[in-house]
Amino acid sequence: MPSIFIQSLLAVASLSSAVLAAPAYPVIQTRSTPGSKHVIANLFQWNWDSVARECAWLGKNGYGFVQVSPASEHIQGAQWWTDYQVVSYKLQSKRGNADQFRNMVNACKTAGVGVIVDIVWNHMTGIDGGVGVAGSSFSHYDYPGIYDKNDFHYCGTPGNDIQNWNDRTQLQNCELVNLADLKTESSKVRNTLITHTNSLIDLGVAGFRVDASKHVSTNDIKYLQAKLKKQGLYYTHEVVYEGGGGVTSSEYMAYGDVQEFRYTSLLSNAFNSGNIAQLKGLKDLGWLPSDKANVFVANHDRERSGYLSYKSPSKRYTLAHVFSLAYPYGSPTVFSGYSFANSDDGAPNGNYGTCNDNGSGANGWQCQHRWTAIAGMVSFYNNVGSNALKNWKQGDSNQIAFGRGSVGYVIINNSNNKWKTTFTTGLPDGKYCDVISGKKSGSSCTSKVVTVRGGKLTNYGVGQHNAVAIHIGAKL
Ligand SMILES: *[C@@H]1O[C@H](CO)[C@@H](O)[C@H](O)[C@H]1NC(C)=O
Ligand SMILES: CC(=O)N[C@H]1CO[C@H](CO)[C@@H](O)[C@@H]1O
Repeated sequence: MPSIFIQSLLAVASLSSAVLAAPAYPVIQTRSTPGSKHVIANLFQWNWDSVARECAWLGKNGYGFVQVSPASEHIQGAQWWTDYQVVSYKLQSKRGNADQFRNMVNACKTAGVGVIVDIVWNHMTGIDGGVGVAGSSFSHYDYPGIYDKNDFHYCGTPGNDIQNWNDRTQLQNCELVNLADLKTESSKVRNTLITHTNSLIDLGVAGFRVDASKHVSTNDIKYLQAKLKKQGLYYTHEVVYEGGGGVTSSEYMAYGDVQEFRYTSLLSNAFNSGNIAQLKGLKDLGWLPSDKANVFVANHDRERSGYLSYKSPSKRYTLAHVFSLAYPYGSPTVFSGYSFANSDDGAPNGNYGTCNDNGSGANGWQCQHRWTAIAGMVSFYNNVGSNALKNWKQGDSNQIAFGRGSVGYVIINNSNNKWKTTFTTGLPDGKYCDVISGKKSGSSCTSKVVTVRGGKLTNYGVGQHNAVAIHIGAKL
């Protein structure tokens, strides 16, 4: 059975990369503006009722947005990727119905959290036919009352599948792993997608994570976004690009944030290979500009494809999040999923997401967004704003420390050895709560207290596979 994650396995790297003139951006909501809450918690496969409940926690703990699964009717099955095989635009999925979706959006709004919904514009299903989760019958190229065989691309390759991942025409007019490819240039398809997308706008969403954007031409993306009933929404486009030919990620910058997959690859490589010192110049590598890049340590495809995941040894996954939320590049999404034995496994606990009060996952869920170190670093991210990277220090190639202006300082030890040295923090003298092991609670710390004297941490030791982070908002 085909699934979306295959595309990241097939993404072909090469040395060439297109350099485009900076486009004039239309007015679009961006998360890059410092000073308030911009981090997305991606509650992968959580159902609407559980997201509604979790939003109170997210809002209190500094998250600005929650990203949720596609809302439209999809094929039946326990596997997670069924959500990406659209059968109809009825708002009824394994995650809940339209009323539950509306309740979720309202509960999240009350908590100060915007809902970003995953949306599928590129395709319908990848199977021969059947009945969807809301009872609609369909076949691969026929969705009664919605689309018929004239509404799809037939690109002429064997099976109409993408064969050459460096060929623009194939990427956008052939089938992504057998998923029936919508003729997004036709007015019928466009109007249908606009009506569907407007129905989610009517329910109050703050924006969209656009699935498989790379496989829809920017002409069509531009048209769809311009015709929606509400402008200025947030978009983040899934464009799996690691360099090479075909379609580039920078083409999509005019239409919102774009997911920077080179970032996910480099972090995985750096933390796994024991060379995180190479991350110093990450923001100057010539990738998407920082204010257009949506970055993450993991997403649902990558955690199943050999990159960093909750299964990674020696706390590497947590330490990569510490880096990601401390280093000034891109707008971060924190992925939060569930334990899986096989890559196809669907969500546990009847799709109802649950966490323990101490931040660990419950009932099969991981709850990464609540892990003490990750939630602590969201507070760090919100407190350091746009302050510049300062006071970079390196121990061995697997030990780094840096500050953000004079408001935050982080030490990351991905090494098997303790790192003991003197760190120049640039922070005002005083006592701070370490936000990796705990947090500030009233006038004390729930865990480690870190004392800055003369702007320094003198002869300070950080354990193997550990980190320490302090910021002005966690000063006693
Ligand atoms: C967190 O709480 C759960 C449920 O009460 C418990 O099983 C687990 O051991 C706790 N974890 C930590 C690190 O305290
Ligand atoms: C403070 C701390 O956690 N120190 C640890 C550093 O790492 C060494 C092993 O390399 C441990 O023995 C220390 O306990």
